[in-house]
Amino acid sequence: SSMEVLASPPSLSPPVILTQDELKKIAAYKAVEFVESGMVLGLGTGSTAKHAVDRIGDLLRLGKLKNIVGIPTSKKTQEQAVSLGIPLSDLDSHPSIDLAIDGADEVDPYLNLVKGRGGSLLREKMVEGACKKFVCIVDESKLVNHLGGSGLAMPVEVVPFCWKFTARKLQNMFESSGCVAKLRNDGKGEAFVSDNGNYIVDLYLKKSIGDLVVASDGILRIAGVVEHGMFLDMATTVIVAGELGITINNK
Ligand code: ABF
Repeated sequence: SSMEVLASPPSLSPPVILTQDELKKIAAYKAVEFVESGMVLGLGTGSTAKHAVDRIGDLLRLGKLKNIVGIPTSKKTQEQAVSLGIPLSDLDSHPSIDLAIDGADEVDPYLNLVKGRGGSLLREKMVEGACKKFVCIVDESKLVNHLGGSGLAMPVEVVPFCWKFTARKLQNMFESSGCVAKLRNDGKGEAFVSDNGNYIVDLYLKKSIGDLVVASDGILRIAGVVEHGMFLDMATTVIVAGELGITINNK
């Protein structure tokens, strides 16, 4: 007689709770699926983008990707990429980038972003502004209805020269949103200094910003401002990893 093979009963596995870092990694790995051999790649900054850069390094080492040129968006990412053996270049030599992968601090329903809590917003904006495709990767905690509404900072990079004058102008500009402008510190009692030798003024808003284009133009008209962290109409895709799965949102 032949042995009967019994199908095992369906098991009730406990719900899997993913950590925020695991969600970031899921979004990052998904984005790297868009990478093809021969591409010039913008390499983002922050704990989410770090997973993407690690993954690109692994695929290069395994020979699954070839002839990649990375354009890093910060000194930190540059160091990471060098340690992984990813060949690097810059915007001067590669003014057109095929694809950039980077994180964000806030994402609105139109795929506008706030970036810069990591302090790398200027290089990120330069690199991501030169990309044919910009894939933004986030966990679901970054989703907001309106930018500036999360109670967290809206970062503005300013020149150190008379930064208080610039910060005051910024605060006054957003007075009706209950804005408080604060100089970012480095955690050791000194001013945080960006990769470009500038300071960051964080705007804390009680209400979300109204018209984003008006706000952007207004900020950029202040002479002491170098750049701000609103990335309007720049992301072509936003990949969101959440407890219920991944969503891919295209512009
Ligand atoms: C970069 O890293 C920044 O633009 C943004 O401020 C930050 C997001 O960091 P994380 O991925 O660690 O949340 O993308």
